[in-house]
Amino acid sequence: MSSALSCSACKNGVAQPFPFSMAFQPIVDVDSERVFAYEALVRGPQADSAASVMRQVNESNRYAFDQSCRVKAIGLAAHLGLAQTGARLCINFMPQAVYSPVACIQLTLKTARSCDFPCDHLVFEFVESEQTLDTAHVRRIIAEYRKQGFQIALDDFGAGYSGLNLLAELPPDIVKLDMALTRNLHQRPTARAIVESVVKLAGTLGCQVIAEGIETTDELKAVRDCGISLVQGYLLAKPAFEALPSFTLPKQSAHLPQLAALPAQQPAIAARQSSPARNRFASGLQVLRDAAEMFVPSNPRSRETPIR
Ligand SMILES: [Ca+2]
Repeated sequence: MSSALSCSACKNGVAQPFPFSMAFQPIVDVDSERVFAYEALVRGPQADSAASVMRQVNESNRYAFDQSCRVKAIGLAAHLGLAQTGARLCINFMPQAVYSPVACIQLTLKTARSCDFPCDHLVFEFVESEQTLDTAHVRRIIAEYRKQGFQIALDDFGAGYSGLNLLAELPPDIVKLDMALTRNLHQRPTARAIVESVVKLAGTLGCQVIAEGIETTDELKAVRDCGISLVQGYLLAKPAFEALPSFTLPKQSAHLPQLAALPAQQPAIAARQSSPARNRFASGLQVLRDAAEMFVPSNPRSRETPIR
């Protein structure tokens, strides 16, 4: 699809290229025991897997699919009363499906307005794509999205080494630690050192940290020990098709360390742009790079919910 056609579609809306729907999975603040956000995860019309949907995406329908995903996620979330819960809505997006940051956001804004969904409760998750990521392009997208009140999350951090460069180049509002880092964290001192360093750096940059893929109480305890309170994973709740699922905290959580006693990871927005903060981050980044060279994922757990 040409850029001109795509920009025209932004104004006029796009047709859903094939049937699909969404599931929602909570991201829980285990400290306050409240849902921080729900991530919208693409599913087939009969709750088929994300993979079955993604197989239908190609170069010619990628733009329409990306736009349709936003419309579907916001519309469903509004219908389910997500905004009234006070939680955010996380939407995965494809940077390569955005031609003009200003033009391509119009349908999203229009949908949010028509659904009475607050823009400051929308979080866009992006991940380094399989293709070479155009960092300058993503930076322009992020700047425009922030202008509109959206938050930005760097998804699947730790799944690839270049995530460190993205964190430096595109400081997001939220960093989502991939299950490659959090898996069996309690048994992996090197991974734990990396996670602790990322939490510290995120605090310096004013980013919040979410631990993805938490499936055991040991993993939950380990991420909490690292100072992370925002958690997503099967241990708390699986994605629910066209519904906002409740979550369950393991009983042992009452005995886990309280984060009040741990280093804060509260956002400090001003720090994001400050040079001293960036300098501290740059030196910390080298520490992380050194640690990452020692980090070799082992015993990979299959991704049951491939997400986009
Ligand atoms: Ca995601």
